[in-house]
Amino acid sequence: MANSKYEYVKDYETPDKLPLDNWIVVRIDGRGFHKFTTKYGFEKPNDKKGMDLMNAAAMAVMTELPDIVISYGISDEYSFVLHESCTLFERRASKLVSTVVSTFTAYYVHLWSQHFPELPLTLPLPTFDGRAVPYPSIKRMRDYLSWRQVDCHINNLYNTTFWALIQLGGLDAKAAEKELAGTLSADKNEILFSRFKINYNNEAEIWKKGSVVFRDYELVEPGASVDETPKMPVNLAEVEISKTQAEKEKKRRAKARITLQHLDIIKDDFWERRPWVLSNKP
Ligand code: DGT
Ligand code: MG
Ligand code: MG
Ligand code: MG
Ligand code: MG
Repeated sequence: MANSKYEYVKDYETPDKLPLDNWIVVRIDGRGFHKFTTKYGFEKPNDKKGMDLMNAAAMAVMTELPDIVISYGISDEYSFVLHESCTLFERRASKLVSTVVSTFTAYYVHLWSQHFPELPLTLPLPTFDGRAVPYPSIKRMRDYLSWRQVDCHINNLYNTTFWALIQLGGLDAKAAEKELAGTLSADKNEILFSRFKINYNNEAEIWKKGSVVFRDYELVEPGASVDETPKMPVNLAEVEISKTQAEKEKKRRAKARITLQHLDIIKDDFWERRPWVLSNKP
């Protein structure tokens, strides 16, 4: 591009590169989804079609952006975790956030009619905000995800009880809110069971655990050790073997599919059985 006297304006751009060696979490959240879900008549407290659409949009984002290693969704939000060694857009926060937000929104709109065939998307249209947060260690990044999953549990137990009191107990919102003020988890479980014969443990995992999207291979058996270090071949025979192994590895990766599951990501088990999720070999 030729220089022009206007080019100096480029110097007004402020740097926003996220620190190296940090896991980057981009979280998107539906803007004004209280109003949006009301307008489109989403089921309370949880609308399966709505969550399926969120999950489908998140899986599309992960397909488009292979740097995302795992995603976690609840309610109107989704968190996308980019690998610590990610170099996409030189790690510029604004480019990462805007790309994730617009890709997610585009797919949410594109896939709407597949999930709500009887309900045309008009106004208000769905929009999402986004932010990027760098986490300097796997521990911090996992604590972030644990924070979201604990939030999922707390909110869902509250909402399930709140709506049971209204839909099954005939209370109005104000009375239900008053009834739940100051209650602990055990109290809510008790209200659900004694009054409505609902065992919270039997509620669907998608609502109790949220949605986890990642690339899946064969599970590592619990307790098995995993050797992630590539070995240097010392003779030709081993070169042949390692070639075959490389082929195998390639096939395994090609077979990897983006999977959606509803499971615990707070405990170590999920991560120990799927060491590839956080390794930098996609
Ligand atoms: P914001 O994020 O500050 O722009 O405002 P909101 O209204 O999006 O608030 P937020 O994100 O804190 O809460 C999410 C809202 O979306 C909340 O009012 C409940 C609603 N929502 C999310 N999922 C469902 C669902 O499955 N069914 C129904 N009925 N509502 C849902
Ligand atoms: Mg909000
Ligand atoms: Mg929102
Ligand atoms: Mg939200
Ligand atoms: Mg361009």
